[in-house]
Amino acid sequence: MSSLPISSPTPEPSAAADPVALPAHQPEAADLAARTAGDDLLAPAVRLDDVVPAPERVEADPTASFVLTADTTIRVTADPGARAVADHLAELLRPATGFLLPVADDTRTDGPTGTLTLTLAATPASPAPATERPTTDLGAQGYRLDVTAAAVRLVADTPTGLFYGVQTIRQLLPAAVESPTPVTTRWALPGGTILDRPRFPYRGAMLDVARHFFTVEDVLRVIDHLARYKLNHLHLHLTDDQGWRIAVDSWPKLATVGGASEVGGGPGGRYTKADYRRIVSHAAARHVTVVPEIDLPGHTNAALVAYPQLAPDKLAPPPYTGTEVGFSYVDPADEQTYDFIADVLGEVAALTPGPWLHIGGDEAFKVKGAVYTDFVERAQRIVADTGKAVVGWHQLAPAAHLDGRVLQWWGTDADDPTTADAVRRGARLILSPGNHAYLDMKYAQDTPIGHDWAGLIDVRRAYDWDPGTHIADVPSTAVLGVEAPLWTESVTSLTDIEFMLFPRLPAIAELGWSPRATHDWDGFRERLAGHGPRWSTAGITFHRSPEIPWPATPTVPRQNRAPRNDTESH
Ligand code: TNX
Repeated sequence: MSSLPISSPTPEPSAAADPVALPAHQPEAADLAARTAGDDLLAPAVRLDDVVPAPERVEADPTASFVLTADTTIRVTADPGARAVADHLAELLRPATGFLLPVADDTRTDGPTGTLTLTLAATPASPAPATERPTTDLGAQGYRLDVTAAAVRLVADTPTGLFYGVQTIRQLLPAAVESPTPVTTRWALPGGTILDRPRFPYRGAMLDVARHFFTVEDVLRVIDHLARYKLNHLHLHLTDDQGWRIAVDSWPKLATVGGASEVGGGPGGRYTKADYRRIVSHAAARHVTVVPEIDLPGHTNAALVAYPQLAPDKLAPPPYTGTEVGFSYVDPADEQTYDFIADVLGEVAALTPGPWLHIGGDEAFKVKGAVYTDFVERAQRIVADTGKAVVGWHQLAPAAHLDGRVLQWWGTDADDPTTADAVRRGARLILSPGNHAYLDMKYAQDTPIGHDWAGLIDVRRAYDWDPGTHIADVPSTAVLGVEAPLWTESVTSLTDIEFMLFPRLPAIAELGWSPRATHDWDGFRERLAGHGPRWSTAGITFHRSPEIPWPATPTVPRQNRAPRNDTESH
């Protein structure tokens, strides 16, 4: 599958005294009383090749396993980014294990007791002191994980690679690791080596916060869900006919007036700049880049309610709470419109550390032909002036190419000569095929929420396509990655969001991450099945797809379950 070196790049364990040994935290007696150790016997052991998304290369050693105990310590290369990942690992493991898991900056990789070591390797380009560190061929997002009876050793060239290795470690522990309260079990990780790195650099999900508004807390939890499956972009659809959700100082009524509505007539809502910064920084700590979308020139009714001078007839429309599309647009013939766009995109760019600004461009049915392409070309240049790269829905394809331009393809007919032509002119693609990757499509006819215009999408349909070959006459080298959009016309709560995300989001994540050679529906459904108990334990709502052989018995003691369970909420 790969020519990656399998010999250990990490030094052998040192026999030096452990300077960080701390008294182990003992779980409370009350917690212990609530446990039924026998239930753990029902839990199937996790195998090294159970990870989702499937790693590039797995070499199991069935004779070895590492057991996390109250004496386990975490060691990490002295580097702020690596240290943050080690702290994150400790925070993930402490609630369920009840162990202290002290973290120490220490370039020596092992102590005398069981350790989890996170080593930041030297990148070939890095300067002098790094010569003490091992090097890998794992790239900016890859990692190598070695599990032996003595230690768990994780090595990567970047903190991002370490972060993904941590997500793998989490999945290799029993499902009880997702428990918010301490559980007694044998915290074993299966032995062997994993070498892993992503197939595509861009792996994302989109949340439409415009049709229904979702709180900052909801968005942070969605980011956590992305991070579990090694997705690295959250596209926020911040504006639409039904609501404008981001504060803009130069046009304040966009958020205060334009944000005060949503589908169905609810109160809507908006993010202050501080809210948005919180989202961005929570995402950054999980190695997720936020991609903000300001949808133009259509999907703009909420902006027109706030500022009628942007409307072609200069009249304020009523707030819109329905679910039709394509009726609204900002006036492409008025210079004020371009001032508005420059102000808004300038402020959003200044708030956004990531390289992308998404300008929508979809379903502008009333802005046609040259008027539309002229508008888009101007908007693209405004994005470039902010220093960001432009992303837009694939309706942007006919407009002139601009350096770094990315089109997000949401079609259902993979024979799309207009998009293929834009690719020949230099565009790269994010693939979100409506009939495979749209998380707002119903799973089955009787799914109580969602659409069906692109068909019904259960897990197999979400999984069985190849981003590298999907669009006719587009080479895989032009594919930046994949994204699963969740439109929220009928999605009104965090429970609804999770129900539509799980279990399809991991399927899309695997398409974005795993080498094509690992693609195998039968294997995937078996691996995915083991995640049901994880979601249940973490209190994540999911669709019990009949396509997946979910385990029948609970694998953690009931008393330790989080309040929500995995029964469908609809
Ligand atoms: C199409 S996909 C839209 C959205 C709707 C969605 C519903 C795209 C770029 N535009 O405005 O919410 O369908 O599935």
